[in-house]
Amino acid sequence: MRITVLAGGVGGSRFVLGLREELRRREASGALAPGEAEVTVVVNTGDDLWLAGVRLMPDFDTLLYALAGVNDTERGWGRAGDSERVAEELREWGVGWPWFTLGDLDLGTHLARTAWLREGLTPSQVAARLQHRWELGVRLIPATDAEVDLHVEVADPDELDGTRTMHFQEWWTRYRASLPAVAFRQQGLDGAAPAPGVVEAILGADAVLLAPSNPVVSIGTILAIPGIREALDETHAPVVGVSPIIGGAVVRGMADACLPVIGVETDAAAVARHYGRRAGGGLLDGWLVDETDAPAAAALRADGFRAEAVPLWMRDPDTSAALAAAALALTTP
Ligand code: FO1
Repeated sequence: MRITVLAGGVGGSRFVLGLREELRRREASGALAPGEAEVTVVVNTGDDLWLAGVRLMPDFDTLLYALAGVNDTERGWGRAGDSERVAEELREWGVGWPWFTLGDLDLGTHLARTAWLREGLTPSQVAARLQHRWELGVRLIPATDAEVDLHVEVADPDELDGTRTMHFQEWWTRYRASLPAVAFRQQGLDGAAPAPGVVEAILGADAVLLAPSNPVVSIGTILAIPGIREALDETHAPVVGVSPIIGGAVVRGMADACLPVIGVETDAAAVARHYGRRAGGGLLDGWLVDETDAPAAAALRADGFRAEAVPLWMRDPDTSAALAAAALALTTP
């Protein structure tokens, strides 16, 4: 069974951890032969950036660290137990962003990645090398090898045309998504292509799952890369998504600051309708909402979606594995 997941950082990593747990349990019970399930995660690259001379890939690293069990679970990013000595020095030198902390162990990853990029490796080749260090049990591929960094246009009355543009990370971490966003733009999309293995993973999958990641900036960026949407339209695999919205509020992150920018309500059914029903030219065969959003599932079913209401909160391995099992169950009618 080949499963391909499209994912952003924190929501993506929790979901993929749950999926790995569920598949391990199926192997342990004999329901799956060892190694029968292959999971490929196509990771959002819109958050990536150059800072202080190193290339950062925050969503990739969040997944890498979480699957390796070395992540900082409190903050949701970076390495557990990291120190910040180099970051303090960088602040003294005025290098990088004072509001954006690169932990010492985390910097080791960025330095290794940047060194390999400078040697001529592509981001996906670097990603493969970084994964060799730990037994992740899944394969992570950045959505593209191109630098498709996400920028946010914000309203600014002091500017001549009333707007200014900044990197998504500045908007997200410095301003905590509080500046009114007017538009999100993936820079460098022209000529960008899916990283090697991405289209193959989608076309060759038995199931494609959309993690409960930000539909605008994370899943939205993956879908914006020319060739990925086309592969999703073409694949014979059912495509099932998990709502990042529970009871009209975001599960985590600040997607509620992003959805209105593209005219989508912060609502589980509205996000499903935004992705669209596959039979109607959209993306989804199935959509999972939280049990508290059961009316949304009923409304979506009335619209022809395959939709179920199940517990979406991923609190621990049991609840995360149960969610992954529900997503897999929805791939078969
Ligand atoms: N998020 C913060 O809120 N503050 C930080 O200082 C910060 C540093 C950081 C360093 C490396 C990294 O990979 C991620 C980091 N993040 C930080 C998380 C990140 O900015 C975002 O939460 C994600 O990109 C959104 O998915």
